[in-house]
Amino acid sequence: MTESTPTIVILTGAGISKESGLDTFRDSDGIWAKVRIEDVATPEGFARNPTRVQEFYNARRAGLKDPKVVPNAAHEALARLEREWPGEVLLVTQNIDDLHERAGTKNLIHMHGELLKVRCEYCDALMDWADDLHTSTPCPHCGRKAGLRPHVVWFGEMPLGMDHTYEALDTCRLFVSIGTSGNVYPAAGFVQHVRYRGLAYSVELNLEPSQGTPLFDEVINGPATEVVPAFVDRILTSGIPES
Ligand code: BJW
Repeated sequence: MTESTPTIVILTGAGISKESGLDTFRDSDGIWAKVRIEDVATPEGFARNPTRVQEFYNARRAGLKDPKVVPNAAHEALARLEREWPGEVLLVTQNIDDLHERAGTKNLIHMHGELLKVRCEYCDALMDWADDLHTSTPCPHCGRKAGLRPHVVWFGEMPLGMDHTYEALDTCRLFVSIGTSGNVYPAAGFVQHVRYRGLAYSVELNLEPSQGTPLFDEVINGPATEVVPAFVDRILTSGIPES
């Protein structure tokens, strides 16, 4: 990387996949309006009722496999940015869907895990998994039952790829947050992290103002399928504004 090819870090959240047909979490029709976080998104909830948690993620996995759920113009625009920007573009997503990969993004960190993977708590094997998972399903690697769990990050667990993410946040010239309400840390703290350095321009693209809105240099409100392609066009044409 040189001075002339600055790094861009993009953070995405559930809002970018909303127009692909996937629910957000905290909107009025979102996932947390239907199920309790403590029941399905904590290690304690899984220990209490693993069947309930497996059923929740089985339904989400089935939803993701619906042929109508495909990458939208915002996912496509970010893949284009990675292809055409002369420096590094690191996309850090909080989403567990695979729509960024399907759109063509390669340099991607799934900080909250991946819905289409499971791991074994006994032998640590990590494997692709497209079907339903049950508490009785034996691990294909070690053969033990009741050890497989969704490869997702629940509250109280450590998000993935944080070292690499903070290295990129420390060197980036542009930080863009897309479709996230800014409620969940550490992702919600990324904008403050780049602000303290004072070297990066920060932009929020979201349907509506979020918790973090006052911290950004620039805020553009609107649906991701409209504002993200327009913003990518602008960056590829005019470059990064001075911070
Ligand atoms: C559109 C749109 C359209 C709609 N176009 N936009 C007290 C203070 C501070 C922190 C803590 C605290 N107590 C505990 C903590 C830590 C905790 C935390 O943050 N809790 C908060 C609730 C306070 N965090 C953790 O436990 C994390 N681990 C951790 O911190 O480890 C220690 C550590 C320390 C230091 C460094 C590193 C680590 C783990 C968090 C795990 C979150 N897991 C989930 C579930 C994942 C699996 C699954 O999907 O089931 O992740 S929860 C859920 O929230 C999911 C999401 O990724 C995450 C964020 O949600 P997101 O994406 O922002 O969605 P929404 O719905 O909130 O927002 C959508 C936005 O889109 C809205 O603004 C809409 O307007 C917008 N939108 N349509 C554009 N068309």
